[in-house]
Amino acid sequence: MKKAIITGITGQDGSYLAELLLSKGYEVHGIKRRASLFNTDRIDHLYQDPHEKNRNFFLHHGDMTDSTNLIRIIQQVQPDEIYNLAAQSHVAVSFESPEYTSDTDALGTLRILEGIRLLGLEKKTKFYQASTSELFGKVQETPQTEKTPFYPRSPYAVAKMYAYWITVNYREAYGLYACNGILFNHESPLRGETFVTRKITRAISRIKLGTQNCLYLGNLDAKRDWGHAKDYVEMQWLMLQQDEPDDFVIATGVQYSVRDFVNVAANELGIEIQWKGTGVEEKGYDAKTGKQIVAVDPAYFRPTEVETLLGDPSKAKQTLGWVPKITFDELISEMVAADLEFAKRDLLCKKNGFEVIERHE
Ligand code: NDP
Ligand code: GDR
Repeated sequence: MKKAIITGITGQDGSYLAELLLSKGYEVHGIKRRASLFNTDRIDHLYQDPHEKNRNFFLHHGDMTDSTNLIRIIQQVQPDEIYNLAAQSHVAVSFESPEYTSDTDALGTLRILEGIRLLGLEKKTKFYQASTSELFGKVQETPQTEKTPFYPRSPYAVAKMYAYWITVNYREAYGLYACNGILFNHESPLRGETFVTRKITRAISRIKLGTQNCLYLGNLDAKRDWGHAKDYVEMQWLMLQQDEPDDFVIATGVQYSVRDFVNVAANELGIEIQWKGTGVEEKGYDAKTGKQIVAVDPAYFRPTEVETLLGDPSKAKQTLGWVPKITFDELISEMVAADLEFAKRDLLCKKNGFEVIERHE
C-alpha cells in the first residue's frame, strides 16, 4: 500500500485529492493545523475514528511554519509521495499579511524539501508542489506555457515563485523526484467563500431566495481560465506517476471574465442581468424586477492586479494524457446547485426566527 502525505488537507484541493488517493488504495496522511473549531467540513466524509482497526486515513497536527513538526511527521510516515498543497492561498490577503504568506508558502515548501533530504528519503519520496498561474502575473505572452517568463504581482505570487524554484533546485541538486504543477484557477462547490467564483454563486443563490440584497465585486474585467478542482487533482497524482519528474501547466485553454461568470451563474437561476455604467459606477440590475443586485466596490481592487490569464495545457495533454472533463458551464451549474441548497437552509433558519448574516468579504 502506497503512503501519501497531503499538506493543506482541509482545503478545497486537499479534500478532492484525499478522495482520489483513497480510491486508488493509498494510505493517506493529512496535515491539519490546530484551529479553535474542528475545521474539517471538507473531509468529514472521509473521517475514520482513531479507535478503528485497519484505518487508511490519518490526520496529524502540523503547520507549514514549524520545521521540526513537519520533519517528525515525514519521519513517522515514511511517505512514497508528498503533495504540498498548504498555503495562505488568497492573493488579496497576501497584501495584508505578506510576511506570514512568505513564511508559509515559500519557506514552508523549503521546510518539506529539507525534511525529505535530512531524512535521506531523496530516492523514496516523490514531491508535488502546488505552483500557480499567478507566477505569470503581468503576462509576457498569451497563452501561457511552461516556457513563459514569470512576472509575479502579489506577495502570494512572489512567495510561490520561491517555492517553484526551490522545487526545481532540489530536483537538480539532489536528484529528488519533485514536480511543479502550474495550475490555473480551479473551482468547485468546496471553493473558499471569498474567492470570486464561490462568492458569486453563493450570493446569486441567496439573492434569488431573498436572503441577500446585493453582490459587491471588484474588477469585473479580470479574465481567468477556470477549471474544476476534481479534474485538476487527478493531474497532481499523474505528475508523480511518470518516469521522470517535470513541471506542467494545467489549464482548460478557455478564458472568461468575472462579468461572464456572474452572467452564467445568474442565468442558471433564471436571472438575466442588465449592466449599466462603467468602471466603479458599473451596476447590474435584475432585468425582470429592475432591482439592483450587483455593484462594484473598490475595496476589492488589488494594489497590483493580474488582469488576464489563459493557459496552454498542450504539454500535460501530450505527456500525461490529461484532459479536463468538466466544462465552464457544468462547473457553474454544479456550484450554483450546491449554493442554492445552502441558501434554502438559510431561508428556513430565517423563517424560523434565526438571524442570517449578509456577509460581504
Ligand atoms: P485552500 O485555501 O482551499 O486550502 C489551503 C490549505 O492550506 C488549507 O487546508 C489550509 O488550512 C492550509 N494552510 C494554510 N496555511 C497553513 C499553514 N501555515 N500550515 C498548515 N496548513 C496551512 O486552497 P486550494 O485547495 O484552493 O489550493 C491548494 C493549493 O494550490 C494552494 O497552495 C494554492 O495556493 C494552490 N493553487 C490553487 C489554485 C486554485 O485555483 N485553487 C490554483 C493554483 C494553485 P486551514 O483550513 O486551516 O485554513
Ligand atoms: P485569484 O482568485 O486571485 O485568481 O487566485 P480570486 O477568485 O480571488 O480572483 C480572481 C479575479 O477576480 C477578481 N475579483 C475578485 N476577487 C475576489 N476574491 N473577490 C471579489 O470580490 C472580486 N471581484 C473581482 C480579482 O481581482 C481577480 O482578478 C486564485 C487562488 O486560488 C490562488 O491561490 C491561485 O494561485 C490562483 O487562483 C491561480
